[in-house]
Amino acid sequence: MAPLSRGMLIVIEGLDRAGKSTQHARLCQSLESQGRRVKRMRFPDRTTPIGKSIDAYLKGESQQEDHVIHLLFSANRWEAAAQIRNAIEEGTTVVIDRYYYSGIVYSAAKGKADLSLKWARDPEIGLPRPDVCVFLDIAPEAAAKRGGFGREKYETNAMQKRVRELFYELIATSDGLDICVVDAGRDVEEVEKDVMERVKDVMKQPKMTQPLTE
Ligand code: T5A
Ligand code: NA
Repeated sequence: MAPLSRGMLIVIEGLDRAGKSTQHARLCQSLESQGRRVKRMRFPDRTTPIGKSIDAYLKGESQQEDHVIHLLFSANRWEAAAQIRNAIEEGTTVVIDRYYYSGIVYSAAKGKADLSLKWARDPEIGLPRPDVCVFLDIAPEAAAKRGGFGREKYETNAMQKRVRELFYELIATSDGLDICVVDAGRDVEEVEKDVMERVKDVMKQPKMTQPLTE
């Protein structure tokens, strides 16, 4: 099989403290050691003006209406969309720590009647669609025992429990939204091995890059 000339788009997702950043770093390193060009990204990108508003909100330093903060998280992805597309087209593999999956489930997890999963998904339509999203699954109680939990806005057990349920609702949609589940409640090395396995599976049969549709 001829090697893929475009780069892949890989997303690492999960609850707060699931180990996303740990696995993101390890996956990037291992792809680079295989000779791939890799671009590391994360959302929220707290460095842009929109990202700074999000950062203040998450730290409890400012208030935002729920629909407004949802649209800011989405705008924070849209401001990077061209960069993602260009990198992939020029052959760089883009690996992202959180993406529209978090965007959709965290907002919908607030339980507002006028902020459904569908409403939350709509602003994401048109963003580059990943080849694969590895969902690091962990029980909220286990995640809470890991360092630093409880400092930011959404880090409560009730919220994390609902977020996890909604991730499973996304997985149950017709196309599963490209999500594959990895048990993240194990040793870092065991999780890393499974993440790499999932990514290798997708590399064998890459999808066409395409935007997210309804
Ligand atoms: N959000 C985000 C939205 O509401 N909408 C959106 O559109 C987006 C993009 C910020 C918040 O914003 C919300 C979701 C979030 O609530 P963030 O900046 O990504 O999101 O920050 P967090 O996810 O809260 O935090 P972390 O980065 O701390 O969690 P990670 O990356 O999952 O975990 P990691 O790797 O840093 O590890 C946490 C701790 O656990 C240890 C690590 O050493 C570390 O101490 N650890 C393990 N311990 C035992 N076993 C393992 N396998 C371990 N792996 C890691
Ligand atoms: Na993180």
